[in-house]
Amino acid sequence: MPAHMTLHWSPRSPYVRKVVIAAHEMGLQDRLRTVRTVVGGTTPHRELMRINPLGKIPTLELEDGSVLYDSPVICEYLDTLHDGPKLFPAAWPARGVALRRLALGDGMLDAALPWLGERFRPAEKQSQPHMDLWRAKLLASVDALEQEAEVLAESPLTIGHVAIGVALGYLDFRFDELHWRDGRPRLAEWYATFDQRPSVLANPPVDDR
Ligand SMILES: N[C@@H](CCC(=O)N[C@@H](CS)C(=O)NCC(=O)O)C(=O)O
Repeated sequence: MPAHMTLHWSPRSPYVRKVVIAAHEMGLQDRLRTVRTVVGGTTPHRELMRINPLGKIPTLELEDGSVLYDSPVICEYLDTLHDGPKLFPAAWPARGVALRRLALGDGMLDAALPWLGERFRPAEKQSQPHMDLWRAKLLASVDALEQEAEVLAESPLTIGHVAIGVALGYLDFRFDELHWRDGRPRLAEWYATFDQRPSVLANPPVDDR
């Protein structure tokens, strides 16, 4: 009986969603025991910080007591635990392409999350220049992805596809007003297919509290 791992988890976190979708693609979803861990805001999560000083999710506790973070590291570790098609290609240049796409998807989230946080601040404290910057980065990212969408559709699934799909899903979840599909038909088509994968359907983002 393979050992279980404990994933510090929230249904609202896109980085966590990437991990659980990747785990599902690898056939490892039943090996993850998820624990709801609430982070964010300005209150440090002291208990989580004992195992991850950054106090962030996802954080993965392994059976032997060791701990892994952040999400790319967790995904790469999980990819060593199965014999199916790998999400992290071993050889360059395919590995480089997958890692760059992973960086792009994660980088989109790194722009989207602070923007979301800014929107929760009182209007007079919000920084319009920062919000404009994050918007510009997200729009430049989807423009770049529109150019790459056909290649994305033709290539086997990698961690890069998962990261990009999760980032686009997060725009739908939190940033409807960006209308990212407008003028980007190839990317919209690729995403429509990605969004129907069983791993994606099984792990929707949920704003539960
Ligand atoms: N680079 C990290 C980012 C993780 C991250 O920022 N997670 C958010 C939740 S979506 C978090 O834990 N925020 C709490 C904090 O930053 O204090 C990863 O890929 O795992």
